[in-house]
Amino acid sequence: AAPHPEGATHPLALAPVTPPPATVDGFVAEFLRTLNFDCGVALSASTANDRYVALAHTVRDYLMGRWLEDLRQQKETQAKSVCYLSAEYLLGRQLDNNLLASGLTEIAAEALAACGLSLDELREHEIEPGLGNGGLGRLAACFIDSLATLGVPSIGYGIRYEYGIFRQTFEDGQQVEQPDAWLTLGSPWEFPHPERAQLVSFGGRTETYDDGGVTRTRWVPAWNVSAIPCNYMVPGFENGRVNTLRLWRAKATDAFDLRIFNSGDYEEAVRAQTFAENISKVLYPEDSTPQGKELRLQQQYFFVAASIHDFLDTMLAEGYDLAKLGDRVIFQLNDTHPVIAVPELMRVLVDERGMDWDAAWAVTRRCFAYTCHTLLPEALEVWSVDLLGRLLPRHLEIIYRINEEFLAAVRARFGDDELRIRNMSIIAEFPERAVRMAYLATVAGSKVNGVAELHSQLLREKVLPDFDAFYPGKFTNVTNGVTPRRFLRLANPALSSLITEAIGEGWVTDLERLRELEPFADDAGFRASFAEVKAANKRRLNDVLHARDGMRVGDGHLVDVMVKRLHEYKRQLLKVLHVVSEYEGVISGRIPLEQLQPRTVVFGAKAAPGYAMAKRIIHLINAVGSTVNADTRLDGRLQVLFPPNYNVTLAESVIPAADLSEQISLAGKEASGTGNMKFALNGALTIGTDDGANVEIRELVGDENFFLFGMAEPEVEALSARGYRPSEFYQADAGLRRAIDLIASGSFSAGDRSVFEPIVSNLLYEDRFMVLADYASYMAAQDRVDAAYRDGDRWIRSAILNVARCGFFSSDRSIHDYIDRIWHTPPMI
Ligand code: H53
Repeated sequence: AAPHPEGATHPLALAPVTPPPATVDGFVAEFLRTLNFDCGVALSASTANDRYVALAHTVRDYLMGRWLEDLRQQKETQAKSVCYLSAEYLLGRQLDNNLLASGLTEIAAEALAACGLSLDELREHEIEPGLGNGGLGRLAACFIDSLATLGVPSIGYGIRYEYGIFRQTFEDGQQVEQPDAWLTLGSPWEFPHPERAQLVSFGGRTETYDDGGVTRTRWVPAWNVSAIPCNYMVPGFENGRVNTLRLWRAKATDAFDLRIFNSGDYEEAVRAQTFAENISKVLYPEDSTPQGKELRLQQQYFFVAASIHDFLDTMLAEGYDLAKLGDRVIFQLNDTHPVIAVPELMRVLVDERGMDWDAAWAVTRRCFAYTCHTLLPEALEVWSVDLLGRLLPRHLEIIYRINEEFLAAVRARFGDDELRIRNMSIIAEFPERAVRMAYLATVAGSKVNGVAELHSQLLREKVLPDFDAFYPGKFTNVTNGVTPRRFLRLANPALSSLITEAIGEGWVTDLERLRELEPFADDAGFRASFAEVKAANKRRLNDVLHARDGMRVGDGHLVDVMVKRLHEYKRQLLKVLHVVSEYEGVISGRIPLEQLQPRTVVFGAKAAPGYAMAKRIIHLINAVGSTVNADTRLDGRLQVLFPPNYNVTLAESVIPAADLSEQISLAGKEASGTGNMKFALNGALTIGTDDGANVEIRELVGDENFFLFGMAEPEVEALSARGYRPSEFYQADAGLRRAIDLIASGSFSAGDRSVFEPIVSNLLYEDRFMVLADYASYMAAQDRVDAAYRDGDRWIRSAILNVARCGFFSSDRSIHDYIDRIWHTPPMI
């Protein structure tokens, strides 16, 4: 740790940083101080934003002493640290989380009330940082929460995008994207440190030179940018620990624009600056379908290069022996996005620190581990050799050498099996020469993990079987988890209180204790309270949706929810076909209205702006919704709500209110899912396929408390192998025919048959994700749902058992698994 400045004698200068008193008076005083002195306004003249900012600063002040102490300790103890490298962190709002972690919620509420203000109003002022797309980014946010709560020495590294995931609006039922200007009113949780910038270089060429008789290579880059660290506090839950999330922001270097500026070209200088700063300007909105754009590779290298240098420069003790780096740090690669860190560490060790290649490779292989999050071939990132060589010429050379040595080892083991060699090469030859980032990560990583049991199994058997054979023991599983702080304790205070009344405190950090709720499923009084909590959460959702979008949740309705990114493999279309079938059944008189289980179906989904089919599906959902909702023949018994701009904040209202959780991806396509866990933990029953973590949820909650349907993965494979012809399913099933025909007839598009024709013909003639094959089974499962819901008591019992049996899905358990199976880091507390 840095010593005190020489000559410091005052006791305050030598003392640790102390927080303000944790009392109402203490909070009021600190709040007013920050309002007056940080924001520069009097309470009487303050705007809502001033008050929110002052409140955020006040909470920070309480956490500051611990934060500074933890930073000091991490350096002083030199304990092995986890550096979580992730291009996305879908954080959600910070205020409530940080109040909860620091145990200040009630004090803050009282203190604000004493100032004539309301915590409930101020929290609404926060714009959530949407620095992620979906599951992967939210997982990273849950993991840093658990790392802090478990006291694991760690830093989260990522990108401080100026624009996060776009804000979604609907115009005539179609998605329109608006920029997410989350920073316009400032960012009170952020601590930027321009003076601690790292320089990140790009382009240019490599050259060899003579270093006292040894020929060495160096990179002569063409341009560089400055990476400014912006730090965020990550407080553990009521444990006094505060970890760091460090997000990098790109800034033009002075040298860069001064040179041009001095040449008299002012416009060019400004352009250069804009160019450099573009790197952290915007999050790419594709979830799991990377487009191979140059700027994205710039983003990836930008943040991992800055992070590696930051760790080496600021966290290692003086004179640290880099040969032992693997004892000091593990860089966890969250998907392939940060994998360019592998050749970067090699470059630093070999070119900058003079280590010989073999020694550097031995270090590098200990320092990385790789998490794969997908099975979809289109989600596995590849970078064209052309582009990579242009942007990072030295890294491409390093990748070639890694590949050469790797393939030589493969040959030595398996002989000259050219097909195998071609399949395992880090360099793909078709359709163009390109670097397969997942292969690079697998070769370099000490471990490779999938994110649910089924996913890890398929990863080994189907995606990377040759690697599994070559590297016995390298592959492992860590089933995903979600933080119980945000998704149970904060999002569902009513259920949390009920749980605490029943089993006492402590479950928030030891979620397996929810098991103790099991006997309460047989307690009629508890069931009644549980039902009342669900009803209250539905009223709360109704209020939120009404204020936000003018929407209403039907009274006494089953709340049926499908919220997740819009992707064909997730099969929102299957849900639409269910709605259309019920609708068609009623208007054709086949289903008597009284037999229709009153339901409100809630969708939430963003589509990648360039994903035309996904956007058409959004249009269809909205079109079906407006037709169904307006049709008086249904007497309001079937409602479809599609609030725009589903995000973490909305999730926190939707999930606790749900009765039914739709997890209906084609088996073998959803790596894990994490929404599925959040719903089950909040007492929704799942209707789902045997896919991702659904498999584990069903095993834990029991078949009788889960609505399973559809083909399992081997059946999907078999059907594919036989040759899948969706039209055969259409011909064979009258109900399916009627639903598709109704869409095709233009009933949801004012008679215009062309609007949804691409969806209809895709379903009939391609249907890559086998919606039609699973339709009948899905409809039958929905009938079982209706029957079970009608037996209210049975349903509540199942819901309670879902909560009681899903403690396994805490991200604390996931982090424990990472520690045991991959990181081997000691907890600090
Ligand atoms: O990651 C989640 C999984 C989910 C998977 C998702 C994901 C992304 O959000 C983005 C890219 C990618 O390759 C995977 O689709 O199944 O739960 C967290 O592991």
